[in-house]
Amino acid sequence: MSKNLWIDDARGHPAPIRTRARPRSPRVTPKTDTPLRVLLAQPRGFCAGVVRAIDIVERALQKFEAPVYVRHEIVHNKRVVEALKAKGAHFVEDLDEVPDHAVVIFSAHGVPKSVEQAAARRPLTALDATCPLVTKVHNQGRRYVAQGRRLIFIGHAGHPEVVGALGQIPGRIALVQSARDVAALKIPGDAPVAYVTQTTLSVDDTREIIEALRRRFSNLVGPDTRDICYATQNRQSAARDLCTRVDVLLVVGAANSSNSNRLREIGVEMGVRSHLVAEAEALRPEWFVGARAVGVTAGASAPEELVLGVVARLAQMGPVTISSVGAPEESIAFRLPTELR
Ligand code: 0CH
Ligand code: SF4
Repeated sequence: MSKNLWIDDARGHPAPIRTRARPRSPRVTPKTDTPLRVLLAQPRGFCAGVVRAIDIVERALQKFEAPVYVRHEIVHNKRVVEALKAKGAHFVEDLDEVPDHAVVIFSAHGVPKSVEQAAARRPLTALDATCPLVTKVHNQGRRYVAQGRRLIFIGHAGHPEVVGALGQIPGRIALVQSARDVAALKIPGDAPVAYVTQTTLSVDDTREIIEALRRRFSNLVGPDTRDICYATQNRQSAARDLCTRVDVLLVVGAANSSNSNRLREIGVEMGVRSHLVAEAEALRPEWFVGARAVGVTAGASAPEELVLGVVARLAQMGPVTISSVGAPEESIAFRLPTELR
C-alpha cells in the first residue's frame, strides 16, 4: 500500500488507495511532508457524444466483425484509438482507403455531405457516429439558410468538425475565428444574418464574438451559448472554478483535441501554470515545485484511466491527498443509431 496516495472516502475523509509500486521520482512537495492537494474537476473527461461514438465502433465490431473502418480518429485521443485498433478497427483519413463491401464509421466530429454521398455511391455500410449536438448545429445552419439568412460559422479553420459542418450546410458561409474577423466581413449591416458555432470552442471567446456580431448586424439570430454543448460548458465552468483553488492545472487530453486545448487556455487566462498532457509519462516534476494544490481535469475525449495514471504519477512524486470539486455527475446519454440498438 502506498503511503502517498489518498482519496476522500464516501464521507469525505481521506483514505489510502492502492497503487502499483514503481521507482520513486525526486520529491517535489515541501520538506515538511505536507501532502500536495490534488483536486479533480467534476465533471471531466468523456461526454455523452464520445461515449456514443466509441460505443458505435464497439457494437459495429460485434455486429459485423473485424475489420471495421473508421474515417478519422473516432475522437481525438490516441489511447481510445489504440484500444479500438486492438479490437479490429482500422482508422483512415480518406474513404478511398476503405475497400468495397466494408463497414465505415464517420467520426464524432462529423463529415461533409460529399463524404456521405461518396460512401452511398459505393458498396459500403456507412454508420454515422457524429455527435447529435454536432448534427444539431448542421440542422440549425440549414434552417437559417432556408430562411434566406447569410450564415456565419464561428469556429477554427481546418478543424474536422468545421470542415464537416461547412460541407453539410448549403450556400455561402462566412467563417469567423475571432472578434477581429467580424469587422472584416463583407456583409451589409442590415442584412438578415445568422450564426452557428463549433461545439468545442471557448464559451467566453464565443460570447465575445457573438457580441461583436450583435454590434455589427441589426438583424442577427443564433443560439444562446448555453444551448451549444452542455459538456463543453460544464467542463469549462468546472476548470474555471478549479483554477481559483490550485497553483498548477493539468488537463489530460490530446494535442489535437480542441476542447482539451480550451481547458488549458482557461488555466492560462486565470494565471495558473497549466499543462496539456496526453498521459502520465508527460508529467515533469519541476512543474510542481512550490505548488500546494494541483488541479486535474480532462478533455471530453480523454479516458478516465489516463486521469488515474496522472494522479498515480503525482503520488509517486510525493505525498498527496485527493478530492473532487464541482458539480455532481452528468446524466446525459444519446441514443445509438437504429442499426446498432
Ligand atoms: O475537441 P475536438 O473537437 O477536437 O474533439 P475531441 O477531442 O475528439 O472531443 C470530442 C468532441 C467531438 C465533437 O464535438
Ligand atoms: Fe457532443 Fe459536446 Fe461531446 Fe462534442 S463535446 S461530442 S458536441 S457532447
